[in-house]
Amino acid sequence: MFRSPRFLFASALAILLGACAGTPTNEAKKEEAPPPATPAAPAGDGVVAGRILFAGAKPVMKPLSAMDANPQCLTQHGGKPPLAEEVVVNADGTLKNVFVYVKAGLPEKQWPTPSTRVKLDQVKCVYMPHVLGLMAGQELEIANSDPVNHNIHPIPMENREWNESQPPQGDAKVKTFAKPELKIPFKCNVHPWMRAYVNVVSHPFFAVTGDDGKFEIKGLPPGEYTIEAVHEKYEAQEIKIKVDGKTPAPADFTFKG
Ligand SMILES: [Cu+2]
Repeated sequence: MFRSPRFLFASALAILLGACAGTPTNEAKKEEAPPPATPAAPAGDGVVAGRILFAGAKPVMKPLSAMDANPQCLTQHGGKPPLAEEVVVNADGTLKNVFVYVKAGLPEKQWPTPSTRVKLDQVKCVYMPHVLGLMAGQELEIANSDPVNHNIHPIPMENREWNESQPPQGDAKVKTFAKPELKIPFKCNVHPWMRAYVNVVSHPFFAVTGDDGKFEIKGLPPGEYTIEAVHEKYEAQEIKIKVDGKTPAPADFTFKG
């Protein structure tokens, strides 16, 4: 095939430029490589595990009857308002929605903030979950899965108060809390029965009990700790435990009704 002198010149120039550009190209490739994994730096192998037990008469939670006045929400519950979640005693006699965290004993340091988002949703005009925990600076993603407008309104004492509406199935809001603070009430200015409690701590060592009342806090350096269990209604309780990094340190709590 005939090639013009102009083509040959262009080809030679391209090769020359390619050779000159070789080094930067390689460097660029290096930069594109994923950065080395930086796991959330487990500080140790220590584990605290326990259950939150409930003793005494099981309180009977009342229906959120204020919902009766709001057909949009009520129809989502088949015309019958759901029960309040102030005290939720599980079928096995344990207590749900207890925030458990390391109150004292951790080394003084800046713990890495988890890159995972904690999620709060509004489903059938109720906050889900009712209680959650996150670290100061960790992102809280708030969704509205409902076909109705909500107005999220956390009322903290230490952190900044805000108050924002969120349209039906609107874009998620991403928020952070700068300072540790327990039991920040989340209200909704549209629906007065809506309530969630957000617990913010300065480290990643916390858990919230679910339907089995159990909790587990992992990654602790060996040491002596004060573990606190915080419930929306009852007075907080503390236990002192020793973590050795070999066997989980038991920490059971009993709340009395
Ligand atoms: Cu609402």
